[in-house]
This record gives sequence, C-alpha cells and structure tokens, in this order.
Amino acid sequence: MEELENHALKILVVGDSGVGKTNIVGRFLHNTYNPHANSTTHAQQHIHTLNIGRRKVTAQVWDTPGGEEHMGTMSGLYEGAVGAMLVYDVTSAQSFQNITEWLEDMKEERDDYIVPMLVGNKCDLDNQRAFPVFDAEFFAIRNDMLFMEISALEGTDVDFAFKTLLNHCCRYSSSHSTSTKSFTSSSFTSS
Ligand SMILES: Nc1nc2c(ncn2[C@@H]2O[C@H](COP(=O)(O)OP(=O)(O)O)[C@@H](O)[C@H]2O)c(=O)[nH]1
Ligand SMILES: [Mg+2]
Repeated sequence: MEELENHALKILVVGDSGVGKTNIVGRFLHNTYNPHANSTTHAQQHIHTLNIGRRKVTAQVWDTPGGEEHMGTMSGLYEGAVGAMLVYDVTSAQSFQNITEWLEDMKEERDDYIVPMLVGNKCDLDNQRAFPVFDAEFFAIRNDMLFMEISALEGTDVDFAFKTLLNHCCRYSSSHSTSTKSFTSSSFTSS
C-alpha cells in the first residue's frame, strides 16, 4: 500500500474521432463539457490526482486524436501505460467495429499487459442506439476487457469508469510492482 502512494498511472483514451474522448477527459478532469471542442490533432497529457479507496493516485490521462489517419501512428504513446479506455459511440456501429483495430493496435504496441476498458459513450442518446448493448458486453467478455457505458454530456458514470479502470491498474501494478517503477509522479513536468 505504502509503496503505491506516489505512483502515477498512465491511462490512454483512444477510439475514433468524434466518439467523445476529449469531452470524457474534460468531464473527468474539470467536470466540464464543450460540444464545440476543436478536434484533437495531437495527443495531450493531463495530470489528475485523486483518492481511490485509501490510495492517493496520480493519473496521467492521455487524450489522443482518433480517425484512421491516426491509427497506427500512436507509436510510442503506449509506452509506460498501465490502462487504456477504448471508446466507441453507442450511436455509431462503425466506431464500435473499429474497436477491434484499436485493440490490435494496442497489442502491437505493447507486449506486456495493459488493463483494457471498453467504453460506450453517449448513452444519453438511448433512442439512437445503433446496436444492442449486449454486443458490446459480449465483445468485452470475449476480449477480457472491463466494460462501461457512460455519457460525457450528462456526466453519467465518467468518474466511475476512470476510478474503476485506475483501481484495476493499481491492483495489477501492485502485483507486478516493477511495471510501475518508471512513472513516479516526480517524473512529470505538468499538472
Ligand atoms: N450526446 C452526446 N454527445 C457527445 C457526448 N460526448 C461527446 N459528444 C459530442 O460528440 C462530438 C465529439 O466530441 P469530442 O469530445 O470532440 O470527440 P473526440 O473526437 O473523440 O475527442 C461533440 O460534438 C460532442 O459534443 C455525449 O456523452 N453525449
Ligand atoms: Mg478529441
């Protein structure tokens, strides 16, 4: 427990352009939502400190660009990551189908384990669902991923999703303690 207190956990938020990654991160960090946010052109890191149970955790959250033009160009971004949110939009079947590629991309980038969480965003648009939630649940089970539906717009379960992912990362890191050694909070330059 003691050993984990000053550790930072690097989390990547990936998925197609337009699924809501930037707003998910904004909701988690500042409880804000911006429907007119500019599209993300390069990966941006944000540092956020929070308590998870009795642990003080520093999350290094990376908002990334989406879109096919960026798939496969995430080279190096997964370095040091302990968790990843793979985000689709519940109203877009295409964004869900592309999760397979985001997952492959992640596995190609890293040989060792990263805790993966499948995240269906925009669950406020329940009447515009492009496919049943069961399809996503099934995909998550088959691929050994955590799964959650959230809404950045309404704030539904955004915090809970990050905390759940970080909690799993803490648990995994504490049982593989060497994997956290290179990202102590002292190695960060921004906050
Ligand atoms: N209805 C709804 N729209 C959302 C939600 N999250 C994001 N959006 C909208 O989806 C669009 C893309 O959001 P953005 O965060 O820029 O997506 P990104 O390209 O993945 O970073 C914007 O117009 C947002 O207003 C959500 O939870 N519900
Ligand atoms: Mg963005």
